[in-house]
Amino acid sequence: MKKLLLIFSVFPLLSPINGMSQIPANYDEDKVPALILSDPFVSEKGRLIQSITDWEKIRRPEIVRLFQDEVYGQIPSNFEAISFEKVNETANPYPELADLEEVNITVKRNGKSHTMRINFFLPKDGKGPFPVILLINYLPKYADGTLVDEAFWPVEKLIRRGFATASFHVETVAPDIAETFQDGVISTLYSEQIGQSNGMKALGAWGWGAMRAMDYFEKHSKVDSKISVLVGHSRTGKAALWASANDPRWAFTYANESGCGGAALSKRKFGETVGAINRRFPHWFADNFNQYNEKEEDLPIDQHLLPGLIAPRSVYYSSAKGDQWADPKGEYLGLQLGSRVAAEIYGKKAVFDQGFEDLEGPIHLESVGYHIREGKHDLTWEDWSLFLDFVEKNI
Ligand code: GTR
Repeated sequence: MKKLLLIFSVFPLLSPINGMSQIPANYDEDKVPALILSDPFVSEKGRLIQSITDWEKIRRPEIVRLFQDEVYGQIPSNFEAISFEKVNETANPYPELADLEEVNITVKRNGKSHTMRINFFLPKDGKGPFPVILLINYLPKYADGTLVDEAFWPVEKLIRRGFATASFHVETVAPDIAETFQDGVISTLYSEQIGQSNGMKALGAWGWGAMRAMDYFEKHSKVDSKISVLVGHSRTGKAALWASANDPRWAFTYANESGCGGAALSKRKFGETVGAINRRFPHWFADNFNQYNEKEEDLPIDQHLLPGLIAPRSVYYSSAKGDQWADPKGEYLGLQLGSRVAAEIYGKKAVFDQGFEDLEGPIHLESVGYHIREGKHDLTWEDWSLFLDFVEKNI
């Protein structure tokens, strides 16, 4: 009997991955730990941060570094050359409504090059320049060449609403596969990142791809890149937030149901946890993030500090009631606390004090917005359309 007990008690040590993956997710609000969250307005040296200068020179860079080193990994931005080539491979599904540009973006560094592809629709109606929406799409490219997945990317409706819109599939930058995610931009252009504990991983690579798309928009005569919108759903919502924290050219950032490692507070340990996400998707976050598996309380930051990195530019989150895995309440609290930077540093009317349980409809404030809808994990037209109401209000 003694022997048997011993075998059971050493089992988790011998097989941590299998053992840990069986930890059940918590969905009980009573079991959420008391939250101790770092103050956005106190620097590491204890200085009170109250001005834009102190925020941008002292506190913001500290927080960016912590997210980079402990959570997402780097997004290297240096390269030697970038070029854009229009190709013509796929039929335009909306010839009456939009012009289609399929663009190969080629980036060169250290004698090597990587080419990614964006698919870009520009309204035929009107001269422009048009506001632009980029979706980072994690759905795989269709073997039959179809360009558009209406489930996540409602091109026709976006065009009718007056936007130009582009998307890229994540595998054009870094495959969403643990074994092969480096077989894209990471090994071609930034191989020195491999093996670094804060090296670039898949979320950072997808964010890098969004930046290169923006390089194209900035040069395009029919695009108003000052009204630019970066959108991601779920895993690409996480990538969109980190991209926008690194790249101030995005006027609006929309993360739909981005959950753990995105909008939601990690320290709540509600639904998906840091350990659960790192074990299932070891290629998404910096290797350092593994230190916080089952130890979220040790994180020196939490996701409430992310919206402040994007401020005073606009941030929008949305949740679904049937997507408890993403912790809607944790997403809401992350934004509510995070919008303090927009409000208190930049003077935006971004304060909202409703409790999550008391929400009665979308919150559309100056530079900050949120909604929660019925239904499950998905990016639906209802989500898009509420978000676009917010954009139109804030343009
Ligand atoms: C889930 C994952 C989430 C979210 C989601 C998605 O399986 O646990 O973090 O990213 O996938 O991207 O659809």
